[in-house]
Amino acid sequence: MTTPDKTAVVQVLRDISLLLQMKGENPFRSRAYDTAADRIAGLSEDLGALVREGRLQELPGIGQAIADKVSELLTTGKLAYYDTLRAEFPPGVLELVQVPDLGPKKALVLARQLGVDGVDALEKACREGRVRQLSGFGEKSEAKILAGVELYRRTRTPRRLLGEVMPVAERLLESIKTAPGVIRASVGGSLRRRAETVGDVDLIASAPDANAVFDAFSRAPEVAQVIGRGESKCSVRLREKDLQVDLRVLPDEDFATALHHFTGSKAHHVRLRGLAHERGLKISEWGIHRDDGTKLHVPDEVAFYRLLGMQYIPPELREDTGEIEAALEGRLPEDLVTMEDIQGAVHAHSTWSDGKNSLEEMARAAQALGLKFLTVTEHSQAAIYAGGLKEDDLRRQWDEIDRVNDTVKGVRLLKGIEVDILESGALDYSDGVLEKLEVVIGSIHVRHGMDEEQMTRRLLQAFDNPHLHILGHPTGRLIQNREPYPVRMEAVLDKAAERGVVVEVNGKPERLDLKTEHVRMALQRGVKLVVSCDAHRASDLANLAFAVATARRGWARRGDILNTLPAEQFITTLRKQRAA
Ligand code: DGT
Ligand code: CA
Ligand code: CA
Ligand code: ZN
Repeated sequence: MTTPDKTAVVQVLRDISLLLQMKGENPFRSRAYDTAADRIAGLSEDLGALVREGRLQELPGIGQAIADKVSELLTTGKLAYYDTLRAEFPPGVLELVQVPDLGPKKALVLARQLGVDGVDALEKACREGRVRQLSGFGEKSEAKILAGVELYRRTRTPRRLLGEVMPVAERLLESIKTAPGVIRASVGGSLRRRAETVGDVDLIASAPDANAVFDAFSRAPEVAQVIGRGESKCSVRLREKDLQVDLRVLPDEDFATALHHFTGSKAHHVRLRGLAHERGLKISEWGIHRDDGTKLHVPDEVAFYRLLGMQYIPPELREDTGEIEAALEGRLPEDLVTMEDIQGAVHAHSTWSDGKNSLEEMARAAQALGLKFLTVTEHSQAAIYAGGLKEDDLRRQWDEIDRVNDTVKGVRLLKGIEVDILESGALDYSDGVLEKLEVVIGSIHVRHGMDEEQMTRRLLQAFDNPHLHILGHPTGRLIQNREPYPVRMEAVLDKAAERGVVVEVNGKPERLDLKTEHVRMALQRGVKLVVSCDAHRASDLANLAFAVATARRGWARRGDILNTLPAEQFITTLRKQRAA
């Protein structure tokens, strides 16, 4: 038996309040439980101690009856009263009341009369038009419940990392492309914009018959459950990661406008609608219409933006952060960096430190992707936990790199290091070793707890070492897992610009560091960047695409990214940068 914590106790009290409301009890009884829940939630003292010392009922708002129940719950891990009460109601009804604007009375009617036992079933009932048939409900309340369900999901389902979702979305997209009659298909939503996290997956396809596509889609092995199906939209939940996918299928003439609509972002759309209005046009989910109602033919998104007198705006830029003004004035960069521009991958580990694949395996993987070089940057000696290399180990590693470079053709392993930036700002190797390396990335891996001034000084100090080429994962954040360490990014980027230190855009899905906003800050200062994969196994080379996406979202052009250069030029440019 696990002892319930304060949060669990508060939850039980709130549940009891809701169940009493469903039961139609005197409102003052249910309110007593809510008041007690509030009181306990706000306690600064230890709840267990209060209960043991019999002081709980002395608190204002908590009577003897409730104090006894809390005590029972804390000491036995169960509460008989709660279990009995719950058994009087259909399963799932407590989940239903979590939907915004769905009160206990209505939730109970839905559970009893339609047998809905949870939010998924509720959504299905709404989409099938079964809710509007109940007395006391209508089309309006059905739509309102659906909106509530969406909000419920948005606030509860954790957002997923871009890099985590992309592979499964691409698999689904491939299967949709081969479904009966499909003409065009694409991902949409935040995934297409390459946002760092995504709430759900949006897919858009064109085909003469949506039903045939939905049938095929529903049978895909990734799909666990169909949660809603209408004329043009089918929503499913995937087996993997409890992820929702919305697929829209439309006639091909509507594909471009639908793709645009479901790519978002909402902020970008709001601005576009305003602009369209000034031109006597109306943009909606259903296309672009003139004021007189005639629908315009929009073959693709380039045409879409042209109709508004703008340059084409790539999806990664559609966030209303200045892209609309730039596109209207024709000053949106046309040479944003692409995957095709990338000559080599930066930042790879092998079995020499904490990587899972040998140098040769890494080289072959890079070769298979058509990369011309891969910078091998193991950890340095201070990183004991990550198999950091001693200076002596490096020389032996270089022999193996030479051997692999002779064996694996078309791709070159560059001799590098990811050297720790120590607490003092000094680097973890002697200058004598660092100067022999082709690529020196400096990163912070320990002592994240320093304050902003100390951390900023640590980084600025590291930039004074002329052998440092690249600052690795500059803020150390792990998305949804670890806050960035505090650092004055302006000062760091100012000095990087001044001293020719290149900054990494790390493509590891949980890092994406620099992040989009910092990429823009760096570019405004003329800082050069590399896109990296931070690979610890061969398959991590795929991370490069996420680094490129993040760089694009920060408006990086081909010329801003140094690993668009061939290997030899890449190495000499890193040195020249520091010498200037
Ligand atoms: P997410 O899923 O939270 O990561 O973010 P999105 O952007 O993918 O949002 P989602 O899935 O709710 O909707 C996909 C796109 O559809 C969204 O980016 C813009 C469009 N859209 C959805 N609802 C609305 C709306 O109420 N108004 C407008 N203008 N567009 C909407
Ligand atoms: Ca989405
Ligand atoms: Ca969606
Ligand atoms: Zn690192």
